Amino acid sequence: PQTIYLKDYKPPEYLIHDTDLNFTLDNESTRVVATLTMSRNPASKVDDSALILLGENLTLLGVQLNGDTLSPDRYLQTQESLVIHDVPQHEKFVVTIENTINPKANTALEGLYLSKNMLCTQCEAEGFRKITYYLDRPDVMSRFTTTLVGDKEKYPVLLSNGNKKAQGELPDNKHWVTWEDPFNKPCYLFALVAGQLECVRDSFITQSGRRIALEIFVEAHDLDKCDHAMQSLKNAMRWDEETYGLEYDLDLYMIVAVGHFNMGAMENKGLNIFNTKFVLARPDTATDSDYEHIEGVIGHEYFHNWSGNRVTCRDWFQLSLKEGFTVFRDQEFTGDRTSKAVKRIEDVNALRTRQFAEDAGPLAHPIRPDAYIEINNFYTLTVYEKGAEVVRMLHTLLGPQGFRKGCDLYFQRHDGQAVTCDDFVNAMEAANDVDLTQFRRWYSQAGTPVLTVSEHYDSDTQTLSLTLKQDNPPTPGQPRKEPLHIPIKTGLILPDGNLAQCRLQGSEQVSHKIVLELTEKEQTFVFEQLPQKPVISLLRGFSAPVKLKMQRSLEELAFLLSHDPDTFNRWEAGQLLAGRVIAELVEDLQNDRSLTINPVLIEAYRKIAQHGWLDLSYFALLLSLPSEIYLAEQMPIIDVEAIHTAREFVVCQIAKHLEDDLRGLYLDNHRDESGCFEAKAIGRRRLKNVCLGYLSKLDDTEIQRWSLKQFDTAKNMTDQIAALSVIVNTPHPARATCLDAFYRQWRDEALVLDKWFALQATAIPPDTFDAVERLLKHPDFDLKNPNRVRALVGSFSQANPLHFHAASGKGYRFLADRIIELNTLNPQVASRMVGALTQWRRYDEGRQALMKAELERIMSTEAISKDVYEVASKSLA
Ligand code: BAL
Ligand code: ZN
Repeated sequence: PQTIYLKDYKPPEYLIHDTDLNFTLDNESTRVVATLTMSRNPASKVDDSALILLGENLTLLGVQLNGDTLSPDRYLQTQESLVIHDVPQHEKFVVTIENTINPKANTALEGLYLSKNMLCTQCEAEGFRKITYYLDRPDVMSRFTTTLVGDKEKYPVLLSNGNKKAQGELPDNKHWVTWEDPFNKPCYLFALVAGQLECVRDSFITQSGRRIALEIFVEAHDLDKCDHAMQSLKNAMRWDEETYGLEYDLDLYMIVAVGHFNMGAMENKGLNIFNTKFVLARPDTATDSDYEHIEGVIGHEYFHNWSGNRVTCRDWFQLSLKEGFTVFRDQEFTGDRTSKAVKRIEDVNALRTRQFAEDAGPLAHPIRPDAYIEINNFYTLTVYEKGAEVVRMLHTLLGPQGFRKGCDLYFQRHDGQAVTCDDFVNAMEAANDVDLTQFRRWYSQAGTPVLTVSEHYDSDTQTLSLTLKQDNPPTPGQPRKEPLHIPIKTGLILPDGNLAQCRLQGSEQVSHKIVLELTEKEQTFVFEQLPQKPVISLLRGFSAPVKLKMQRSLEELAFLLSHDPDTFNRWEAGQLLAGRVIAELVEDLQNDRSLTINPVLIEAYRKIAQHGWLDLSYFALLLSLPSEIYLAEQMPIIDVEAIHTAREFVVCQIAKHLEDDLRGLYLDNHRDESGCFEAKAIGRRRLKNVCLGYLSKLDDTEIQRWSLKQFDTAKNMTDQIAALSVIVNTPHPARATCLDAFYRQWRDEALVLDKWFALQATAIPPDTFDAVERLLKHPDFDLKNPNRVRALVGSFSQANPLHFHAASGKGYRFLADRIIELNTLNPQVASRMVGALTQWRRYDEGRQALMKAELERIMSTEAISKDVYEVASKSLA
């Protein structure tokens, strides 16, 4: 397969001014007529070239140039293109292409495909070329007019981008609709939906007083699960006006929920297509986290209307321009809507467990990659989540107002254009009159920087010297790195818990909070006028995506856990404390020593449990131990069994020592507030379920009764699934009965059934692997449905380290078999599943050999897709 390089970027040789599409819809043979008004691109340096349109899996019926049918010697059709010779070089011309496609055969879910009985599209990144021959690249922007013709019974609803312009009836029980999108757009933002859908309607009045019609389309039986999505959309629209001054531009905003979808959702102009997972919610079917994610994803896709659609990417190497920025925007939105403290911790947790691993592994790449084989492989945690951290650092360095000025200038300069990450940083620089030359390295350097910190307090001079050293580890293709510009939010905490004034030598700034700007490889910052030695709170709010190495005693961590006013660092102190204790226990296990719990941890957790917290969701996070996956990230060679045993030991010890507190918290917070999504009610559910999780380890029949009762009587999914999880992960006598009851209750709700599959795939008991193999043969398992594959195969391989990494290698073999099957059905989903094998160098020699052998077996797959080939081959390199 061919590698595409950023350095080879050239402007398009031709432009498409108008794109007129006519679809005659049929599940197995849809006819497409594309009429493209084109001209040469004056910005192209190439003279007199043939017109190369891209297309895949298309049956070509005919080509016309300016209305004349071309004989086959005037064009050349290849596997991936249509080359038309002798097109006019000095005036506009019209190319008309007629072809057919088979949506039903399209199991890759890219281009036009069938999801149950609904026709829908996914064009980002390069799916449009599976619909018709086109200049399928984001810097070719065109005005789209789309006419859909179809059977009235099969496709009563016919949707595309923009505003509905006309509609009518046709003989043979057919009808048609024409949609016109007044905004130029690249073809990756094209969308079409046709099928038997019901609609929930509402409206939104913009800040300038325009009424926007809002429509959510779902299957009939899901009509009662749209309220939250609609409210989320209105919240997002208001938030973007208030926070960024950005208003919606069309008269209509539509969202369609589909059951078969490779991604979470897609921001097609005016017609978002969503995975049902991020639309449908009813208190009894969706958890509090589901509700939060739905609002976040609805916000994310809505915010793309500006950061992505009005201003789009020049090429796919610039993906983080729209994704990193939009993730930052959705994170802030959710933080404002829920709890800023909790949202930041959740995001950092995801970053540090998954993205840090990616950045340290064989597939590490900068947020703006410089080469790819298959662009779908670069919709990564690095491009999205680290990309958002880079935008967050700009926000920190420039301050909220400076950042907003930069955004305003960016949208003003580039509205209607396809631009680069550099254009974004240029706007930030110009609006704030700063030099971000060094900061730009974040876009081109991969890998997570390691910050080593040392401190020295001098009581004679009353100064505290802080020396920070940054190491930027080599990554594939990047052996040497330059120092980065790293903002480090800092506070100094006095023994009484108050923040000291930071007086930095050489600076006039005096404040309780300060942003240190590390730009050198090593730099010393001196704080003055400190009569007492403070405790340093560094990297507050996790102000940069780095690994911090700092010597801290357990007592110092316990002090920060009690006193740090920065909610992130306070939680972080508890995680570090627990992580240290668990790491020591892992060593004990590896050296056959008996386990004893460190009392510092128990006392620290007792203090948390007995403190009066206002934000109960935050309280629940403070009480939670670091995950096995996070703990594994901290070990040079991962010992899955020891991590599991040590962590379980700590869980049991906390349960035993804090039993009275945990029981009290459970009982105080267990009430029926189903349907109430106020922060307090959500917090109570989170807190009580964390307590139930601890108590369930006590092997106490009364606690078993509590969990069974909670499972049987819950009227909300948060409580029901939390109780089921506790029952499934302990030797509860009702385990099999509850799993069966849950299945029978929810067998017609696909998204809830996904939870049932996922819960069993991530279970701890020793029979888990057998259960996973059985579930693979379950009548409700479907390898063609990405959500179901992610629920069973994804959860098992990515969220069940204990069983997936079984020393026998059966977990690896299971996964490789599924990847080989998926390779032909859905290469995008297949390549995502390879992820679990890419980290093989982090395990012991035995496991390394087994994982490598499976990667090699995957590499020998007949007709291996570009997607799978790229991830597997780079993992082995
Ligand atoms: N653009 C692909 C889906 C998303 O990030 O919104
Ligand atoms: Zn996005």
